[in-house]
Amino acid sequence: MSTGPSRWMKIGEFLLRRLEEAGVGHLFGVPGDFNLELLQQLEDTGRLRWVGNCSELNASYAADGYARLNGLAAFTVTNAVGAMSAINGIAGAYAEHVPVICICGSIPLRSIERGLGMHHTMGDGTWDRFLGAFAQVTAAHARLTPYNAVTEIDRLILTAWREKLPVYMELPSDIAYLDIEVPDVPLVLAQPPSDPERLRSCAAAIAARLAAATSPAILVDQDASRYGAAAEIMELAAKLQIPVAVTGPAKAVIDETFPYYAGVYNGKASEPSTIRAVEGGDCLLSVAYRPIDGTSGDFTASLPADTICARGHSVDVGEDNYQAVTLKEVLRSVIDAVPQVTSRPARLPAAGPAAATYADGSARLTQAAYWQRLQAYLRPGDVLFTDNGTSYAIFGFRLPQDCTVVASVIWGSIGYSVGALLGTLTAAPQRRHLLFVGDGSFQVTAQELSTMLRHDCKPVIFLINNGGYTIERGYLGKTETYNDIATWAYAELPEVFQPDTTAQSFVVKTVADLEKALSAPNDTLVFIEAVMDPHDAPAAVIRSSNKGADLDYGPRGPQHRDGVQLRPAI
Ligand SMILES: Cc1ncc(C[n+]2csc(CCOP(=O)(O)OP(=O)(O)O)c2C)c(N)n1
Ligand SMILES: [Mg+2]
Repeated sequence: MSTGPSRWMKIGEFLLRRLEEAGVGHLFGVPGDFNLELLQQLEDTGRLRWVGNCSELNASYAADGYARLNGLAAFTVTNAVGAMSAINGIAGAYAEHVPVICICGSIPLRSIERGLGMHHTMGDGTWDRFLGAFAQVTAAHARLTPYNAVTEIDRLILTAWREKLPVYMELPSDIAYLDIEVPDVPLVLAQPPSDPERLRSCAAAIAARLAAATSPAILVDQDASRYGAAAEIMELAAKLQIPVAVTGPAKAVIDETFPYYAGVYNGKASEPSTIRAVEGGDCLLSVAYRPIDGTSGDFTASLPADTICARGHSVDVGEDNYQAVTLKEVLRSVIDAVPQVTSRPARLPAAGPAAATYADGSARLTQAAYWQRLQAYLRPGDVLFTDNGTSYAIFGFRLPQDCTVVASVIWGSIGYSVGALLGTLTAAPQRRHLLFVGDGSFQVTAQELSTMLRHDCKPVIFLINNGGYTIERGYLGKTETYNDIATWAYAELPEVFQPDTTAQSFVVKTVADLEKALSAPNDTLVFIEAVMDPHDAPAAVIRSSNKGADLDYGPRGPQHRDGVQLRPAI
């Protein structure tokens, strides 16, 4: 126990208090007998607002979406049955670097100490298996006890926030109401300050390289957003007058109207001007670039030798590795150390896509017309979601100012977007939220639409009904039934989920239908089901699927047979 002032509090109430102090205003999850006591404490104390989900998988996605906009999130599940449903979302939060706290109301300490077989376990008196499973997909995990609760609660919350990774906490159901002595001082979320000498030499080394180069550039990956460093990156780029490209996972982290914005980098699959900026310069500052297939153009990326790598808590410059330096402080010191450059004024940003013109509004809606029209629908400040599928087309959007893109490019679990949408709607209800999702992805987590209606959320949902998994048809099975799905009456779901709903639904089959739907006022939830051909897809998506098949199946795979792959129209 620390020596400062203290008071007595129940363990569950202390946990809720710490979450609130850490800026978490809502708790997602699904009740069960092992966490009901914590939910009662939430009700009784009025700390945190409860947002119940249809499933623990959805709860994990909702928490992930909430954390992306709020900086931290928490959700609660019950022992094993809830936790194991949520583990996909927690692993995804790990891959995507999202600080989510999974609180598992677990079997009582009494049962653990006596080896009693309990429901929601393997029935064999064991109790560590699920803790062990979560150890594989979190930055930290612990089972709370009355004697470790004070230190472990703070450790887990701080670890999640500092490392931008999920953590797992078991709260045995018989300890939430026990009184323990807890500190009076609030929990403060802060990164540990950098080692002063390391910070100075690191910033000096980076500044020297950037100043000596003739055509430096910056490549930004998603940690720039997680560590809140976008403003510093733009300030540095403006001071040095150098281009800044982003990876797909970092789409919109750098304002796309910023004069030095250089596009989305994805190896040789990028625009030529983006490739020139990133690969053609003589000094590249990478902010936590993670090369995977989807950020390296299937490993065709070729970054300049000696690329500087700045991460959340460490930096590589040439042979030197700097520890105990934090990203924002490094960037701030580099900004202060470099001279203002005036010799490389930004070129005017490229003109946006041409305004859509449609000869015939009654023609069947195509993917090309759809995405072209939707580009014009975007507004500054929008939160855009995409799931895996042809809706990846949003990566080709030219975004207005202050937009946020929420996607799971690395983990890529279909259905993520629907659950995560509930989370961002909860975190930022004042913003407009647009979901771009395919029918296949939607079917995985569709029930969470009912939670959005229940809480009077007002997203605009753009669902492509193309009878199945079109993006997969570009890998294999262009016409196979394994890529088909059941046909739902998607646009009727708002009414099914909320019989007296005021939500507006549209089924659009032509450009004219789409125009009409887009003019609907957004004072309620708007659901737009666009019916399109299963073999219609944006060329970039098809090309990437075709390439993916070669990587996945190798030269002896089935993908080269005639007619087994959806291919781009030539
Ligand atoms: C949990 C999970 N299961 C399976 C997949 C494989 N997968 C990736 S995209 C996709 C199909 C998506 O289809 P849809 O949402 O309808 O998008 P479309 O390409 O048809 O627009 C599938 C099944 C996955 N990514 N995640
Ligand atoms: Mg589909």
